[in-house]
Amino acid sequence: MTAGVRLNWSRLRARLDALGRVGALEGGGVCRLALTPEDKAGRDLVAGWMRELGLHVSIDAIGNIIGVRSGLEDGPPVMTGSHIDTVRTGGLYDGTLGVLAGLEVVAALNDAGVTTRRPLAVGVFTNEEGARFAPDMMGSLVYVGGLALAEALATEGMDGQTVGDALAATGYAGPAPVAAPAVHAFVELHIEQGPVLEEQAIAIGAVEGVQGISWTEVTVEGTSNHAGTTPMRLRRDAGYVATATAAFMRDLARRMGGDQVATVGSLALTPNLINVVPGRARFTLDLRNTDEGLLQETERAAFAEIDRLAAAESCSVTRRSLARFEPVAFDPAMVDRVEAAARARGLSVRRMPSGAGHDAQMMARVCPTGMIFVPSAGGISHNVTEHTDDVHLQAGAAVLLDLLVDLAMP
Ligand code: HGY
Ligand code: MN
Ligand code: MN
Ligand code: MN
Repeated sequence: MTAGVRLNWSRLRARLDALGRVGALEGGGVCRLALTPEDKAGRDLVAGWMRELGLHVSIDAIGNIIGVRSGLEDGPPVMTGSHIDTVRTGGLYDGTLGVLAGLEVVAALNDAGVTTRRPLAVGVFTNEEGARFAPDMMGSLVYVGGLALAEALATEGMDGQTVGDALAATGYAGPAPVAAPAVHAFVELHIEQGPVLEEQAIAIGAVEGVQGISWTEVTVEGTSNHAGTTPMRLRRDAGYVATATAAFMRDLARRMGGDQVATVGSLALTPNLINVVPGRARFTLDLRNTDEGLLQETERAAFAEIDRLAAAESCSVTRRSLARFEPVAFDPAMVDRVEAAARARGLSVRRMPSGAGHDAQMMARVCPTGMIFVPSAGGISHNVTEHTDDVHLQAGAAVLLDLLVDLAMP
């Protein structure tokens, strides 16, 4: 426990609400797609808070914003952070909790006049969601050297703009080079985004790792035709191939059970008209599993079925991989630390995998990394009704404070 250093909950709550007003949607929720004007406005707000807190703020060439609080000694910082970009139907806490709780730890240390031995850093990583530009966790992946900067900048988004152009338009194409950073340890606080902690009435998740992620864009080419005059036997219905794939994948994932999940999240039909047989279907396939072997098995089954359906419908099909990350296990010593810090606060805690991708899975490539989960109401996330009770947000921030100070002090 960090005697003498007190988080100021109303300050953290006020910042969560202030950032939540950036890109706020009518009726609730937030939309700050990566590198849009809304994302830029959120970046401006958070970078301003970093400067107010006395952090040295650097912005790198993929737009990651890193605020550093000096320690008694120089050297690799203890780091926390997450993202502030959202999906189109985002909530208040996905990503932002990790960034703003990190800033609150800095503010609390400032209030107490405490200087840690090691520097403390808070990161805002670019394009964690991958909803506009794939892959997800793009900024942290470049940060750790897992994706070449040039390749990331050349990536074209779903709206045809490149990351490089969108980044330049926000003014956050920074001067700092991207290179495998020297970080002592990384801890990310994040909402669970799933049902487990709430169902089991547990306050803290000590995250053991992140499941494997496979994103594919599939394009099916058939023949547009008249919906009234074209006999079923003569159709080349691309829409049928796409929707039959979705049905197959749901059934397959359910039969596989365990952690297997499969999602056809986006589907575009051309010409998308009531009286025209779709000549083209473009859809995405999001497959995840904690087991790499099972994830590969699901990929093979999915691609074989898509090919079978397309052939039977005399359609052609092309596939493009948008993201592929193997499961990541966090440093067991860091998982132990999260668990111990929760217990030291008298909080219930359980070890668990993450169903969602996170920047922490990239940071785990360069330093000992841990994640703290707090419950999501109804297990809902990537939804404007995303909610976590204040008591859980406070508990997560307190565990983060203790962990960061423990890692930065000795
Ligand atoms: O897709 C994910 O799991 C993350 O939210 N980018
Ligand atoms: Mn997130
Ligand atoms: Mn997310
Ligand atoms: Mn994430």
